[in-house]
Amino acid sequence: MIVRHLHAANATSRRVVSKTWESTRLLLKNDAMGFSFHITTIYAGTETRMHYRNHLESVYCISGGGEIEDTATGERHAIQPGTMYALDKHDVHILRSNTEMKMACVFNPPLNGLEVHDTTGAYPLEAQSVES
Ligand code: 9YT
Repeated sequence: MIVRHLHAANATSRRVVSKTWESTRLLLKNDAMGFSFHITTIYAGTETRMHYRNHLESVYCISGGGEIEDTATGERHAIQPGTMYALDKHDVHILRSNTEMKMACVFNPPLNGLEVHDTTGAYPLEAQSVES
């Protein structure tokens, strides 16, 4: 069994900070669960374009609000506590936050640990692992 606490993980390299978000990766590839699990904070008033061409991602909004735009169709969906979206087609998308958003995120295949977006908004398949 694996038991971890967000507050403890926040003090380790599991917490990755980027320009518009930060994310604490509670489960990673080396946990051998077949997915990774993260608690992500999207900073208030930000816009992030992403394209996870190497991963499938599902996101659940715990708190805060904003919207997600599917750039292929221009369709926009409000995000509020309780909203889930799944990027089942590796969808190119823009995430906008009105207020700080707390999100629970799952990635398949699992992240190694230290991934940040490249210039296309993707994560590489093989990135550096965190120290365990
Ligand atoms: C919602 C989203 O994709 N935010 C970017 C960070 C990502 N969730 C991560 O790396 O944990």
